[in-house]
Amino acid sequence: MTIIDLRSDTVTKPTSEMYVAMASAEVGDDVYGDDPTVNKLEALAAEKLGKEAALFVPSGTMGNLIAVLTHTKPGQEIILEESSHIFQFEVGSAARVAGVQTRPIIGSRGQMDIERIEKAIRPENIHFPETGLIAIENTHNMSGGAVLPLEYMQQVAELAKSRNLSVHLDGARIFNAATALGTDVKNVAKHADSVMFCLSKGLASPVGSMLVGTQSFINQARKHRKMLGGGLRQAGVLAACGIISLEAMVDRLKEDHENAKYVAKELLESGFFITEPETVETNIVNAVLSCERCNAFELTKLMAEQGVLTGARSKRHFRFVTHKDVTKDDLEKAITVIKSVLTKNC
Ligand code: TLP
Repeated sequence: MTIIDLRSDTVTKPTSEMYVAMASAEVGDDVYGDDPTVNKLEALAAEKLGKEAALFVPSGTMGNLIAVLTHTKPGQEIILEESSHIFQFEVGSAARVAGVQTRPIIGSRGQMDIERIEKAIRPENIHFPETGLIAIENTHNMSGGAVLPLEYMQQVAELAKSRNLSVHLDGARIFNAATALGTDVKNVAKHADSVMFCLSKGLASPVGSMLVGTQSFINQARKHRKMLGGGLRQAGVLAACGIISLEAMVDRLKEDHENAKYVAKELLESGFFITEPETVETNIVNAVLSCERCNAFELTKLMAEQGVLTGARSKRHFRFVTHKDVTKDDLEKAITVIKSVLTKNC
């Protein structure tokens, strides 16, 4: 049975070019700074994002944690959106490992109201923790891959600057954001002091994320990566894929975005789901079951039996993610399966 996997873009398999590059990658011990392929990937990532330096890290989660560790001191507070990945899905690492207090703020499509951010920045008071960082996320995962507009990012950056604070961007899918905005990724990255982005999602690498920022930030981040056990040795076999991600996998993201819009429209037209196709900007579709009695967790099991893997986020809430390993044809088949499962079981 062919499997059509719409659970996440993290499920993408390496391309055949990546397998060839892995087999022939020049490697060295990266903890000594000796791996030429990692060094090449880090230089390329810094150049593409318009930053001074970059660090190859095993995962987006570790990249975000390293950023928090590097920007803050234990006991400080970080401001972030309440459904952000750092707050919801990173096992509380900012609090547990970096020792900071998280200050979640309500957002709409990933955007925290600027006034609310301003109010959350702590004034000097003997009782208060110090604000240490503002973190934003673009694209915003929980808001169905919503894109933060550049003007909004600029406002956050200006506020942070005026209060002597840094901004970290969780840009796991920053290339999806840049594609949707029709702009160079540098224009997205420039509004943040540091950016984490993933090679292992829509860009198809098997492993790895990048953290970019100033040279001195990356020097400290490198030490934090070592502390967390993320100092890798002959990591060039992985970095070789990352180079292909950056050079060959970005231009095709628009296809994933068109496919996501298609999924949202088809699901809405089926009558079984409530979606908002007009708000689908990138590769993630949030869909709510129209029927209140249906259970998304049960339905995902039935769809999986027919070879269609989907993600249930709550009893009535599905997430569908498009990526390079699902073609328009696959999506047509998946929609047929989804409709037939709902027809039989709703
Ligand atoms: N997101 C994954 C899951 O963890 C939910 C997914 O399937 O979407 N920031 C953002 C915005 C992310 O979406 C993710 C992964 C990460 C950070 C963490 O990256 P990894 O999985 O490499 O640790």
